[in-house]
Amino acid sequence: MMNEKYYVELDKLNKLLERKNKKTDFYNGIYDRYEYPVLTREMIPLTWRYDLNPETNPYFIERLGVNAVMNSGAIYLNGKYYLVARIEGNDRKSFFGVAESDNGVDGFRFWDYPILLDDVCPEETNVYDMRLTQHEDGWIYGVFCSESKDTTVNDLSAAVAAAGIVRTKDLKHWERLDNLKTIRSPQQRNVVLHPEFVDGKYAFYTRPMDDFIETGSGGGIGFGLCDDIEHAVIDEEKMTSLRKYHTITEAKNGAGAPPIKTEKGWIHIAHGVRNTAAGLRYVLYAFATDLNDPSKVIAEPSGMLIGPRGEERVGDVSNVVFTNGAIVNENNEVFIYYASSDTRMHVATTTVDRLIDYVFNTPADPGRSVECVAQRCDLIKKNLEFLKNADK
Ligand code: M1P
Repeated sequence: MMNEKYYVELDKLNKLLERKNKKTDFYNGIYDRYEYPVLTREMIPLTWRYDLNPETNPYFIERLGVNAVMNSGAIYLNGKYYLVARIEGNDRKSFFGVAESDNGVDGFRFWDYPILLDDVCPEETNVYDMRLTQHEDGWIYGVFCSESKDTTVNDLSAAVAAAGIVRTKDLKHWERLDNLKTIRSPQQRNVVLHPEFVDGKYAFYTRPMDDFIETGSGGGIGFGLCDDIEHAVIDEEKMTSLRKYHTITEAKNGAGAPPIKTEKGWIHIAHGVRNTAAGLRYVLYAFATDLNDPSKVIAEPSGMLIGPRGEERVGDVSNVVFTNGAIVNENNEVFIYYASSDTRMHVATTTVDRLIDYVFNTPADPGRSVECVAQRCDLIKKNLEFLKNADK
């Protein structure tokens, strides 16, 4: 006999999974926000958390709890929307699970089992934040952070971040390849594989770091090429989108979703980090790079695209929004998947045309208050003249 609590919890779970998501009345013309998160810890299957057998679990106690569902890779395959979510157990270790939806905004259900990666890296303690790239070589690649203890220093918390690489054709069977080596950068996080070959090579967006938390001399989002994806080595990293003083990227930035190819350029949705008295604040921003040279920034609108709002502001690491996945479907609708405060997953929707307009026609950050006011006054002046003429 099942414990009656099982049915109570199953009913709660099914209600969450069947809940329809709605656009909120938030408006900026760039994207829509949604009322409910698309994935939360409450949406994790009961079979992942409870021992359902009353003989071994008479009190129906949660045996393996889940703390958060966040930073998810995203891919669109055969008309379905897939998230490869970062699931963080109560034990702080993260792992990946595939959740599938028919419409991309609600009904995301996890497959029966999470992804069990090949145990080829004995020193690896934690894995997280997988970016999924449908590459023109025919494979789907997952690039994620592979974290190990730093044994070279006498500090219990010291860690080393590297980029792990896996590949699959079906999201079910995953082949682990060598971790990416970047000759000039001791640590790497937020590494993204570009979907096309560049000069006949595999191309990665990197994030050079001197340290596990601080990017130090790392000047922003890097870009490097490698010949062999199975044993990927990058000798030279050049810079793409830079960290800049007194902007949303001052403390650090990092590539997010693999770039979206448009007729005007590759559109990137990345994260920028600034420091505040309340700690680091993470927002999303967008920029475009050249179709023929995806390392060359050709447009970078001023400021943030998405910032943490309302309940998004609160969680395990508050005041954070973070993306590592976006989907474009056959109607050129764009689904930007983002996590809030390292706790839950949301979606914002837009279209390729709107994103192009936003990225290429939004003014760039002039860098100083006085110039920003002048920029705004110019807009106001044009608007007042327009309104005067419109009244006639
Ligand atoms: O806690 C916020 C984010 O911090 C890291 O991002 P970054 O390397 O840019 O600082 C990541 O660990 C990410 O998982 C996390 O959401």
